Amino acid sequence: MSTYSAESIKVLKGLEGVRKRPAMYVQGGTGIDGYHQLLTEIIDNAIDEALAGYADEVWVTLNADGSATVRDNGRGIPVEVMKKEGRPAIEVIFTELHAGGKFDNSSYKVSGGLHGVGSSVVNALSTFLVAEVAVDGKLHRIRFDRGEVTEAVHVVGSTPKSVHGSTVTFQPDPTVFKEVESFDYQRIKRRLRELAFLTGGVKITLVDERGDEQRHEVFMERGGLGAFAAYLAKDNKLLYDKPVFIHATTSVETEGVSHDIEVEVGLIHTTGYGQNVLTYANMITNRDGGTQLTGFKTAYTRVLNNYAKAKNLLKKGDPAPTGDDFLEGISCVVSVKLPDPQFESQAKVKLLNPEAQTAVQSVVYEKFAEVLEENPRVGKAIIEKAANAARAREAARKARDLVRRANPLENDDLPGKLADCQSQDPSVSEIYIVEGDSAGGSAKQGRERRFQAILPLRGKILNVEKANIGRILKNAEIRAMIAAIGAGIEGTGDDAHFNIEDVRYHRIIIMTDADVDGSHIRTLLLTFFYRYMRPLIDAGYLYIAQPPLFGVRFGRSRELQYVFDEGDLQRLLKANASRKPEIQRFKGLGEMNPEQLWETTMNPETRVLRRVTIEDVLEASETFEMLMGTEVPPRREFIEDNAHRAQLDL
Ligand code: 1YM
Repeated sequence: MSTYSAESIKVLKGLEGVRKRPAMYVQGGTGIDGYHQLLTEIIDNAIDEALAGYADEVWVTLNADGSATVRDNGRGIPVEVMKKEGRPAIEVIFTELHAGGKFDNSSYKVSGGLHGVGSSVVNALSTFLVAEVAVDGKLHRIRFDRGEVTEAVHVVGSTPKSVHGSTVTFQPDPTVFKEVESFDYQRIKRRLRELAFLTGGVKITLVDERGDEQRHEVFMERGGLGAFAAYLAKDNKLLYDKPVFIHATTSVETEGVSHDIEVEVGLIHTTGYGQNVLTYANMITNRDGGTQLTGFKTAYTRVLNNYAKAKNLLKKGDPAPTGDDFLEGISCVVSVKLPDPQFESQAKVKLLNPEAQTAVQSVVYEKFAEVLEENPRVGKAIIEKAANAARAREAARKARDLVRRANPLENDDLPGKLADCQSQDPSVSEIYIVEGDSAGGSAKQGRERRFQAILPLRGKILNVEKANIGRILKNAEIRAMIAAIGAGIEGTGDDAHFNIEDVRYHRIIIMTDADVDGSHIRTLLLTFFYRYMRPLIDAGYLYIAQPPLFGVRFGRSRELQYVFDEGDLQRLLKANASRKPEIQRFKGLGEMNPEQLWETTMNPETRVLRRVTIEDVLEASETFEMLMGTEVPPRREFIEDNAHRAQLDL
C-alpha cells in the first residue's frame, strides 16, 4: 500500500509539471502545432504496433464533440498489474512520465513518439482520456480526467476472441490550448497519407464526424516510397514512367556496436527544374535533412557520375554536372529507420546519427547503380537532363556576370570601345551601333557628344541562331552591346532578366553599310535583339539608320545632294538630264567624312531613321534562314533575284 501511494504522489507531481509547463513537454507548445502533436503521439503508438507486425489497420476519428479517437487492431495496451508498481500497466503508461523504457522490450521503436512518454503527456493535457483494450475476449476500459484516474481499469464487456486492439479517445484541454478551436482535417489527412506511404501496406482510415456530412478517407499504399515519389510528382510531366525504389536493411557498426538500419528511397524525375526531396528518420519528417540526406546525395551523385563516364554520356567540352544538376526535376523521398535517433533540436528538423549516413550511402551506392544498369533509358534520361542543367547553370552564371557588369552606375565596366554620351538621361540619349572601326571613327568625330554615343563593332557579329548561349555570351561584340545598353538580357532560361527600365538609351540605332555585308550584319543584330532584348523592340527603342548610297553634284552648283537608293538616283538624274551630274557612290560609311556622316545619317534634323518593328525582324530572320539554312533552291532564287544589286556593290 505504501509503495502505491508514494508512486501516486510522484505521478501527480509529474503530470502537474506537464500541465504547468506544457511547452516543455510538447513539441509545438500550446498552439495549433502542439494541439496536433497530441494526436500524433497517439497515432504513432498505433503505427508502432503496426510496424512491429501486430496490427495492419489504424483508424482515426475526429468526433463531433471535438475529441479524437485512435484505434488499432494490435495486441492491446498491456492491462495486467505490474508487480513492481502494484498498478496496471495501462495506468502507468498514461500517468508516468518516463514509462516508456520499462516496457520497451523490442530493440527500438520507429515511430516519432517516445513510447509511453507521449501517452502520459497527452493524458495530462486532456480534459478526459478513455482507453479501451480488447484482448482475450474481454473489453477493458480506463478513464482519466485532467490526467487523474477517474475510472480504474475494469472489464466492460466481452468480445469475440479474434477481436483485439487498442482504442484511445481524448479531448485536448481548452484551458491549456487556449487559442486552438479544433483539429485540422487537411493537416491530419496529409500526415496520414504520408504515414501510409512510409509504412507501406498499413490501412489507415480517417473519419470526420464533426460537420453535417461525415468525411471518410482511406490511405493504403503498397508501392512504398517509389509510389510516394510518384505522388509528389503527380502534377508534372515525368522524364521516365516508373519511379526508382530502393529498400534494404544494413548493419552498421559504430564503436563496436552494430545497428540494423533500414533504408528506403523512392525517386522519380520530372521535366521541371525544381527539387522536391523529403527526408525522414523513424517516420518523423526532418525538414532540414541531416545525415541520411548527406548519405543519399553523396552516393547518388557518385553513381550518376560513374554511370555517365562508363556509358560515355557526356559530351566533350560540356561543363561537368554537379550534384545539384543531377537533382534538377527530382521528386525524392529518403527514409531511414534506426535505433536511438538523435536530432539537432526538439523540433527534430535534422538527423544527426552518423551511422544513418553510412547506411544510406552504402545502400544507395550499390542499389542505385544496379537500377541504372537494369534501366539504361532511365540512366540516359537523368544524365541528359543533368547535362542540360549544367549548361544552363553555366550560361546563367555568365549572364548574371554580364548583367552585373552592365550596371550603369559602374561606368568602369562600360566597354572600352564605347564613346559614351554626356547625358545620363535615357530619354534623350542615343547610341549608334556602327559597323566597322573606320565608320566608328567618323561617327565619333561627327556626333553630337552631348546625347549621342557610338559603339563600333568589328566585323560580323556572331549568329545567335546557331550558337549556344555560352558561346553567345563569350562573344566580345555581344558583351559590349549588353554592357552598353545596361539592362541585361532575357531568354537564357535561368534568372537573367532584361529590364527595360535600365536601358541607358531610348534610341538604339543600328548603322551598317548600305551593301550586302551591311544588310547581313544588320540581320545578325536584329536577330540578337529579337532573341535577347525583345522588349527594346516592343518599346520602339530600336532603329535602323539610313545612310545615303550616293552623293550627286550638278554642274557648277557645289551643293551635294544625298540619294538613298537606286530608284531615287534615276529620278533625280531624269529631273536634271540637262545638267552634268557628278555622282559619288558611298561604298561604306567609312568613306564619308565626319561632317557628311553627321549631315546625312546622324543629324536629328535631317537624318532618316527607320523604327524597327517585329515584322522587320521576322522578315530579316526569314531572309537570314534562307541565306544560311540548308535549303539550296530558295538561296539560288534569292541570289538570282538580287544579282543586279550585287553588281552595284562591286
Ligand atoms: C490507439 C493507440 O497505443 N497501441 C498499442 C500500444 C502498445 C502496445 C500495443 C503494446 C506494446 C508492447 C507490448 C511492446 C503499448 N505498449 C506500451 C508499453 N494504440 C496503441 N498497442 N504489448 C502491447 O512494445 O512490447 C506502451 S503503448 F509501454 F507497454 F510498451
